[in-house]
Amino acid sequence: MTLTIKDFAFRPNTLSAPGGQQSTVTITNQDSVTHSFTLNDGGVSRDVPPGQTVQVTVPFPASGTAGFHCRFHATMTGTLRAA
Ligand SMILES: [Cu+2]
Repeated sequence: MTLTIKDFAFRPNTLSAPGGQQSTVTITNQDSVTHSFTLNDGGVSRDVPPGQTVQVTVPFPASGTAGFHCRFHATMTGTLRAA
């Protein structure tokens, strides 16, 4: 699945996958500053330089939801949802 960072926001800001699955998320940063994809539980944190694309293996929660954010910008948040 793909995730775009643009104008200091994750688009989309909710990602869904089967519960407990590890999914590869391709993240492109279209802004001119470095952002990060960081799980709230700290299990994954990957910086994404401006204009770059990275791939991250993301463990989805067994059930319910889990949060992620950008470690540089507290207003940037998103949700992982067990489908
Ligand atoms: Cu950011």
